[in-house]
Amino acid sequence: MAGTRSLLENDGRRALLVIDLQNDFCRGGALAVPGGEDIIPLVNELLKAFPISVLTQDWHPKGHCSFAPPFKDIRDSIAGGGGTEGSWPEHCVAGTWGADFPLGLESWRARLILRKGSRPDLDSYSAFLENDRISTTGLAGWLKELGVSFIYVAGLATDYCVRASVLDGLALGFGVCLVSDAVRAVDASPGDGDRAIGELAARGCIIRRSEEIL
Ligand code: VGL
Ligand code: ZN
Repeated sequence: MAGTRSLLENDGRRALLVIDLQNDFCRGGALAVPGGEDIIPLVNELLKAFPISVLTQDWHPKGHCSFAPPFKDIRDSIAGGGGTEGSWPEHCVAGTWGADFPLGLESWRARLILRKGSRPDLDSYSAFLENDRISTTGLAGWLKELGVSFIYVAGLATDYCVRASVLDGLALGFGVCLVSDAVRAVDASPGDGDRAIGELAARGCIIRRSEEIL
């Protein structure tokens, strides 16, 4: 509803941020998020509507610290994963099919493609800050140089990289709206996705369905 838009939402430019909509997080991928592929048509509509848009890619080297054995490189004994050490099956290995965008995603529409999680000893859930909470991806600076003060967030997964990106966006001073029908959750424990959305709302994130935005 246009009438309920907050002042903040209309103050400055807006950008769309699509988190990790990649083959490995969709059906047939190594870390498939239930229904992940279902959001592709809607994300295409959002990409058409936003002149400033960013697609992120989880982009890990082989043997990345977040991979569980036997995928993790056993020579890498540095516990630098920021709590994700050995947490996931091998996924989104740089340059592989799993790290690519799904064929149906109109990725050419994006202004920026940002890759994260590329350091062997460090994971990055958030699109803004890596899990050491110090290393920056540069995204906040890029958005600020373009005069963007409000971001709309979509993508995968609600309870991991989307959640972390929204929290950092808020902490960095952006107004943030989660596009609630353009995200999907891992739901490792049932309800994780819904709990994450509740938490984000409590932190000041606006929750809207796409028809209120498009
Ligand atoms: C993600 C787990 C591991 C995500 C990335 O994009 O939510 N989840 N790497
Ligand atoms: Zn990852």
